[in-house]
Amino acid sequence: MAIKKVIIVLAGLLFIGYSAYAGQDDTLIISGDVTFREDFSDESLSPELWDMPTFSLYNFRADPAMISNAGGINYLRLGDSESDIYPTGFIYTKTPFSYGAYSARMKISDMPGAVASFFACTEMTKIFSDGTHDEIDFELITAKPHSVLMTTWYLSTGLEGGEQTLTHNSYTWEDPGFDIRQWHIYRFDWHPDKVDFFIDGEKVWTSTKAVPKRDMQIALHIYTIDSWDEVKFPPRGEIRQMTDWVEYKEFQKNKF
Ligand SMILES: [Ca+2]
Repeated sequence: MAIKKVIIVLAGLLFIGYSAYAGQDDTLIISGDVTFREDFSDESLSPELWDMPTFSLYNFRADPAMISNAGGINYLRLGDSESDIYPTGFIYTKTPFSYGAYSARMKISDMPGAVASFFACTEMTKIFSDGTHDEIDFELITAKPHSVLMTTWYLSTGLEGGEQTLTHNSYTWEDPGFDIRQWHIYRFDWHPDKVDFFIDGEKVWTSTKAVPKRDMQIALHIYTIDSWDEVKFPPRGEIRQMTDWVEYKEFQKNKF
């Protein structure tokens, strides 16, 4: 009798297992495991984890001297300049990441004339030359502190800031009660067919066009540009992008 009971139990388990298998789908979910986390608690950035480029574009010159950590906060500064080219802090991860949830807690100092950005991008070293890159952006224009610009790019040719194209989808979210000069958490969830954007946990936009397909590196950059009216070039003093932390959680296939 004991053996018969075991067989019945085994058959039951097999049936439950098969039902779970038959019901599974390809939905991607957040795994819950943090795949990458940077708290900026060290005195300087790890050169193992972060690249700090040096090149010029538009009206900025990426300059590692504009990057620092203090009190657990990363500071990217846009400094003074006697020309139309301003020194700025630009960092990006050496490692590329796949589908998942990307988030950062940030605030920006009070001064028109800059764009602070939290983004992910392919081909980081080639995007400003001959690359055809994929990218997802949060951009905070310091002259418009109550709005947030979000963009997705797929196989984009040419440089950022150009004309809207089929490879480029963007949206400006605005709320008079919101202020980029206070701490907020910016997050985008990158799926194969869409990108959901969140501010402080509230979904504010979904892009289903120009969705990236290739692994991307995480980047933070403050810059300025004279051909974008809303930016109100030139900057009238030093502007700082402050980041408390950056995090990436990988998506996994839903098992049930
Ligand atoms: Ca921190």
